[in-house]
Amino acid sequence: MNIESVFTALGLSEAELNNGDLAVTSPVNGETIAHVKVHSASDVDAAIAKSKQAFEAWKSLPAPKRGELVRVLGNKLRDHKEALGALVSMECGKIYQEGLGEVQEMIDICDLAVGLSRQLFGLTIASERPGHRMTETWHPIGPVGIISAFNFPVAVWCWNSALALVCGNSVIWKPSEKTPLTALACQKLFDLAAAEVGDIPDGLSQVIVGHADVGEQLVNDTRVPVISATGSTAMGRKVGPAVAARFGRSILELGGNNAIIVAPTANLEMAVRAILFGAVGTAGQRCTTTRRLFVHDDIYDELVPSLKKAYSGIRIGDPMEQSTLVGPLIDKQSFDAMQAALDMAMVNGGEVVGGSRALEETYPNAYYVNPAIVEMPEAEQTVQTETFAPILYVYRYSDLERAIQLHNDVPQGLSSAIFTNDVREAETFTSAVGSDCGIANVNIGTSGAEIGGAFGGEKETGGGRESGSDAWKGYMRRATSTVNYSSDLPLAQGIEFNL
Ligand code: UN1
Repeated sequence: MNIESVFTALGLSEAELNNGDLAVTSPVNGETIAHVKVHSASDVDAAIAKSKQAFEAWKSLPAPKRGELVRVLGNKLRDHKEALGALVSMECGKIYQEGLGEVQEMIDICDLAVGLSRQLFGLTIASERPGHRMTETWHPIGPVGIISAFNFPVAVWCWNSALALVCGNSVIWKPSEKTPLTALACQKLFDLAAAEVGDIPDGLSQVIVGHADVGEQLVNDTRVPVISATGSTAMGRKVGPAVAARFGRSILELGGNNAIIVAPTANLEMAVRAILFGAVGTAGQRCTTTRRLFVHDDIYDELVPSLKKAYSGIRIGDPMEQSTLVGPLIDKQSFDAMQAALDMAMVNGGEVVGGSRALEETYPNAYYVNPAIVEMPEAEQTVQTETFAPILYVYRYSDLERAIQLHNDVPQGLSSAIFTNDVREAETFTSAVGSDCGIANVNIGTSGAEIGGAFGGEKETGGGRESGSDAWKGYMRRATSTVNYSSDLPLAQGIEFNL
């Protein structure tokens, strides 16, 4: 599959790919693959106005009918899975297998949303007054702004939009300026689905391309009641307060500092495989990437050498090559941040294996790296910052309670895992005194969550939840209605208020 055939399969024309000033560079080889149009402030304003109009029409369509659009979108994704997966790989550098996985995640959430479109349940609540009925109903809320990052350039849009659409909302998507092409491709597939279903309001789903100023405009616009933003904690620190200042609702999915604890009874072979996928998969550029590892003293000298051996067998290279496990970092900035983090680790007494640049001669303008393992000395605190690169900091522990304390003692709280066959340890880790993360796994790594569960985390991860479970409630407004079917007017709390 070459990039031209992928563009063609996804319906992206030469004219659309070369109609503007935003240069799109493939991290695979550093070459420019397109120049797309950046939206101006007035374009964004018009898009929001159109979105609001589309919402007004869409909100009164019965939810199961809205689900039909999402069902057809899921089918378009099935039909274009290989092409879209390949474009993901070429534009953001993740390996093709993971590109396909990302599209599968979109298909899965479409399926979930279709079912949900018949299950946007409210409650019936016992009223304290005779002849009264109290209910809770969920209603569409308005245009939903979606801001996504380069590392999951398409799935994050779909987690949000599949739910938002069945919930009766319109969506406006600001993708990362590093990955606009996959967004334009998704828009094409959405348009195909809309045309097939028919009578879909114009502007129900739109893409706005640009830099931070485009995102800011979306974030500050009162016509957009919900902003779902995925990215760094630094970005969330700006988005959260701005949305709150206008009493909007934000769903924030920010940085992680995810860890795995490997206990003495763990199946070490399983643990090594999970750590490998978690730490080096997507070249360490998932928000759920395993960044810290706590290994019990009793198994340290067995696990760590096996892990190093596994690392030495990792194939780094062209992400479209079937045997490749680790593709490039997104750009030079990312490479520099990784080197700075490794320098810092050494200053703090860490012993670094790997971490250097790879394939520089073949790809002088792309940034491939050897994933790094850093054995850290005993310390009062573990690494506090997220570096979006494949660096795994390894710590030794002897007491689980202390390991959990160090595990939690970071600003972020997204994903976590323990490998153990001791039920007391497993239950402790997932209990109130265990991991403080939004995701706490047992004998499974930190990354690669299924869409059925609510996805997101605590503390500086932002507190938002997307995807499964009851995350749909974040895209609706709740109305409590008390209906009096008696011929009396009793007041709540037994208050007497008579003339
Ligand atoms: C992200 O990196 O922004 O659990 C999301 C996972 C994926 C989602 C990652 N399902 O790793």
